[in-house]
Amino acid sequence: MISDENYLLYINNFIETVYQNYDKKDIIINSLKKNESKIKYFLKIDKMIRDKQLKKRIDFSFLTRLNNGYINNFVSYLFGLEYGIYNITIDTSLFLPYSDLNNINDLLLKDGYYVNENKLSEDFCNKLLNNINKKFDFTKKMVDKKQVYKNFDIFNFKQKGTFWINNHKDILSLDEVQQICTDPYILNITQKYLRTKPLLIQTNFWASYSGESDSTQVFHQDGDDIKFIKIFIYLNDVSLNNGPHSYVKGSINQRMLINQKFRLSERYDDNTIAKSFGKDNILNMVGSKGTIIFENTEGFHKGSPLKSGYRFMLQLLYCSSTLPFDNYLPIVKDLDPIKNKILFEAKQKYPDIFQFYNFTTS
Ligand SMILES: O=C(O)CCC(=O)C(=O)O
Ligand SMILES: [Fe+2]
Repeated sequence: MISDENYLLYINNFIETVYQNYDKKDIIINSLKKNESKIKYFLKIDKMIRDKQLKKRIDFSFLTRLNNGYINNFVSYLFGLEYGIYNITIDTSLFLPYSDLNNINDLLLKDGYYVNENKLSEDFCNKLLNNINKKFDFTKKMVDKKQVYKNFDIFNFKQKGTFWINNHKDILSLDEVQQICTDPYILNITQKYLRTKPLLIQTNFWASYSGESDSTQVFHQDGDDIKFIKIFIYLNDVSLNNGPHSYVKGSINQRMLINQKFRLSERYDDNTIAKSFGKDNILNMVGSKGTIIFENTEGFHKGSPLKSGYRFMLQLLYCSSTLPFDNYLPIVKDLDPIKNKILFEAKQKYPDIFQFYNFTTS
């Protein structure tokens, strides 16, 4: 579908649909022209992974490091042309009633985040937490090693620091998590934002307690894919005391404000961020249980260190390309239609969503 000859045409269509009112179109067009071979190479590798011709990890930083936003958007847009998008109906959503999806997308594009309070019921969150408790192995990153905690008790509030479920497949085995990550509301928003069929790459659960800081509690940016969106869902009430997620509004594609030698994932202290972006743009996302945050984490963000209490958070990552696939490339054992009913049915509707999620048990 995407032919080499039509490259310029794709650029024009992209500019018309995505950057129609933007006054620096020429810069974008020139940059997309200049990077034609890199962009095509990226698409080619992705296709080989999708076709299962390539099974090893490729370093894709040659393209993400360019990272001026419009290259990312363009590549994701091309994926949408190549692989199409889903027709997603909203009838079965956990998150009804909807607010206007176009409006949500506009806010995401403008600010880099969108917060929806109280989208999951208290009962639903409690059920999920109870199904997690004492069932799974958790990991905690120590200075030079990883420590594993068997059948971790999330309600043991004497814990210090940040723990997460060791294996994404554990958390994805829960019905509640399966429902959330295949929910039409979530998929509608992610697909609109990515402009292509979303691929679910990660499901994580974090339990954070006061007392020790983690490297995610210092401002940084993520570089998980050419284009991606993270979703954070609070499973308990989060105030200024128990580690609200923090985001720097408008910090996507503004890295040079920090310094010219910016490196992805580098950590920056609060003062440096405040000096570069203004204190008022640093948002602390307090929210009650069930609050859902959609975020482009290419913008600066962190979890605030907890002063007291605990924070339980579900985190999902949806990507445009298959390149984030690490060493568990590519899938997939068939899903059991009875044991994994929700995932199985979702896969019928959205065949690519788990295409690169490894369901095999190790
Ligand atoms: O704990 C947080 O709120 C931040 C998490 C984070 O940095 C991430 O998931 O990329
Ligand atoms: Fe992050």
